[in-house]
Amino acid sequence: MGFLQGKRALITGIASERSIASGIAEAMHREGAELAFTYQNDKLKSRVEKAAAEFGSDIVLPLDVADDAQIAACFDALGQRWDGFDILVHAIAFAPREAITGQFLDGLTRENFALAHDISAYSLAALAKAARPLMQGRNGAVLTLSYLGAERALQNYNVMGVAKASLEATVRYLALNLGPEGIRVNAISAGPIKTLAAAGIGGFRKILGHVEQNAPIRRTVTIEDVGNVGAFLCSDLAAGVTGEVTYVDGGYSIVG
Ligand code: 0WD
Repeated sequence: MGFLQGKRALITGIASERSIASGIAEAMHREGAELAFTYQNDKLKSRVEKAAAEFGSDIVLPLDVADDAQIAACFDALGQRWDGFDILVHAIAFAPREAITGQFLDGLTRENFALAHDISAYSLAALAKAARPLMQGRNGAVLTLSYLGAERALQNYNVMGVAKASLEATVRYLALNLGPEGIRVNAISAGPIKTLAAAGIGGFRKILGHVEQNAPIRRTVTIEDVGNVGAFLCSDLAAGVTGEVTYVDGGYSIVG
C-alpha cells in the first residue's frame, strides 16, 4: 500500500510533462493518492486533461491565479466533486522575461515587481485561504516550490528571488496560522531543472552545467527527485514537519 493511500491532492502548475508538478503528480499517484488538476489557460487545457487521464483523474479545472473569481470558482467546483481534500500543490511562478535576465535594476518596474509577487507568492496564500474550508481537520498539507535565489543574490534571477523570499516567509506564516487546523505547509527549494518556466531565466544552461560540476551528487536533480520528496512531505510520514524549506538540490546549496 502506498503511503498516500486514501489522500486526495489538487495539483496546480502542470504546463508540460517536464513540469515539476508532473513529477509530483507521478509520485503522489504511485503512492496511492487520488488526484485533481488545474490548468492556467485554454492553451494548456488539453495537455492537462491528457495528463490527468494518465493518472486516472477526470477532475480538471481552470485556474488563473491572477483572477479572484477563478480561484473561488475552482474550489467551488472541487467541492462539488470532493467533500474535502488533503493536499494542495502550488507549483506556480511568473515574472516577465526582461525582469529575470540581466541586471536587477534594468528589468525593474513597479509592474514587474508586483506581477512577480502576485503570481509567485501571493497566490500561495490566496489558494491556501480558498482551500482551507475543504482541508479542515484531515492532517492535510500544502506544498510549494522555491529556489535558492530566495536567500542568495543570484545572477539573472532578480525579482523572482525577491518573490521567492516572500513565498518562503508566506510558508512560515501559513504554517503558523493553519497548524492548529491540522494543515501543514512546506516548501521544496529545488535545484535547477529544464522546464518551460526555467527557460525564461537568463543564462539557465550555464547554471545547469555549474550545478552538475559542483553539487555533491555531481548531477542536476530531476522532477522525480522533487516529486518523491514532495509526496513524502505531504504524507503522514512527515506529520511533524511544517513551515520548512527542504532543499532538493543534490546538496548544491551547502557547497561554499
Ligand atoms: O529550475 C526550475 N525549473 C525550478 C523551478 C527550480 C526551483 C523552483 N522552481 C519552481 C518555479 O519557480 C515554480 O514555482 O517550481 C515551480 C514550477 O515551475 P516549473 O515546473 O519549473 O515550470 P513550468 O513547467 O513552466 O510550470 C510553471 C507553471 C506555468 O508555466 P508557464 O511556463 O506556462 O508560465 O506555472 C503556471 C503555468 O502553467 N502559471 C500559472 N498558473 C496559474 N495561474 C500562472 C497563473 N497566473 N502563471 C504561471
